[in-house]
Amino acid sequence: MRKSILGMILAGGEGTRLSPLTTKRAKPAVPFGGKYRIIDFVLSNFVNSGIHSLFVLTQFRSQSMSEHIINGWNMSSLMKGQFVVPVPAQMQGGDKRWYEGTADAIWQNIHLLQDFTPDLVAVFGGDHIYKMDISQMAKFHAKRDALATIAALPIPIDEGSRFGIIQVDEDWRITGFQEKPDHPTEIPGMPGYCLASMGNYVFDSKWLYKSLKADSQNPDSHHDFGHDILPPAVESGRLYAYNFFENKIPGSDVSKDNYWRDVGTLKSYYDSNMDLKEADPQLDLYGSGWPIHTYNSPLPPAKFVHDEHHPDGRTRIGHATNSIVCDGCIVSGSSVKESILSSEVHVHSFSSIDSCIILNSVEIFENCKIKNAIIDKHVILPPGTVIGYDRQADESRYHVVDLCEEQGTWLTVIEKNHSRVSKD
Ligand code: ADQ
Ligand code: ADP
Repeated sequence: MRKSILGMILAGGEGTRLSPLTTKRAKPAVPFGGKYRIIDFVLSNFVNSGIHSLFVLTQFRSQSMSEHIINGWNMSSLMKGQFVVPVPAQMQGGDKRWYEGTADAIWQNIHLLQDFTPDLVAVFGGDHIYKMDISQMAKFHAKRDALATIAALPIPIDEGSRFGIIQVDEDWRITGFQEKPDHPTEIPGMPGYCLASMGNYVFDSKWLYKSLKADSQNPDSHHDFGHDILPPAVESGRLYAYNFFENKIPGSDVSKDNYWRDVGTLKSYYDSNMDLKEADPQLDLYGSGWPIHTYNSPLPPAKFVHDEHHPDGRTRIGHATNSIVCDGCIVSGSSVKESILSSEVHVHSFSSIDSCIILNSVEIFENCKIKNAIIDKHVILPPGTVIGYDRQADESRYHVVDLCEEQGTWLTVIEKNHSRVSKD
């Protein structure tokens, strides 16, 4: 019999390493790939897998994410039990406190689980970029009559101390779990790699309720799945790891099914965005049977204007190459290359944009030269602005991080403009 599944998405992460993109928004709400937000990937994975009952648990700086979910993910379905609902932290506990850890975030909302009475609860993180058919993981879980199943994949061992690390037997039954260990255990027969938890879990809902209740009464607990719930449950012999590399996306290129990115730092965020504009990207969003859904605003198409020689001898051609350009953009007499322009970006004449991520509603005036930059929403760059050519000058005004140390390149991040200027 098909099991009923409730999805609970943890979307409260602060994402401090992505600052300044996360100074005013939670990490899962950070824009990605021109028209998406990071949270769209996990939500699309659920919906494409046929799981339509979804709560999104938010905590920090949740305004833009809640609006995005309400505007973009309102399935307005007549079908009972189909919804995507943002759940703000409401201090439900008697002692009026914010969530202490991921397990506490679920426990404080346990009434949702009690109301819904699902067979299985899928608790997934909200801040990774990947495609996954979650129904395949749920089938794996049900077939083994597991109490909990953790999605896992091999990662280089020197990154292991940032993850939950798992040991399994030949049936993928979990024999050990350590949360962020100093010395991760290597996978036998796979030197240099360890098996990492993706922070995505499928639980038997009765077992989840019992474990969270016991944990809530433990004064020494951090109330975190990785620290407190999973390690002691290993000895039950009913915890399994689900091999992400076994997951197959219908209709997609098999060689690309293993793509999973944390985008936890500015550099990894920049690199995985930049991958999308490649001719043959590692994450392909085109023509797949696995659409990534998002909020679509009613904007006019992108427009490229001017193709002429200026009287002073300069050429003025509005064009973009090797780039992604979203709706509502106007590239007017300027050059855009190797870049991602989110919606409603306006680049004026004689400016050049090279290897940049430009978020919504940015206006770049004449004669600007911008290279290797992330420009957050609503920023206005006055005529003649130069960014990416003089590191000291950039450091004195903006946030700068290394891009490639060997080549001496750097990434400049320009913070969101909070005093929005009307375009009218
Ligand atoms: P981390 O990513 O370090 O490790 P955490 O910071 O707790 O764990 O974030 C997990 C998810 O929960 C994220 O999606 C985050 O946005 C969200 N979140 C964090 N605090 C929250 C809160 N208070 N309320 C709501 N949501 C919250 C976890 C696991 C590791 C695993 C990695 C994989 O603990 O075992 O390896 O994820 O990235
Ligand atoms: P984010 O930058 O987190 O993606 P949005 O730009 O989507 O956020 O805005 C989230 C909410 O804040 C919306 O209601 C939006 O209208 C409002 N908002 C965003 N920027 C400004 C601003 N500069 N001035 C006033 N309101 C703003």
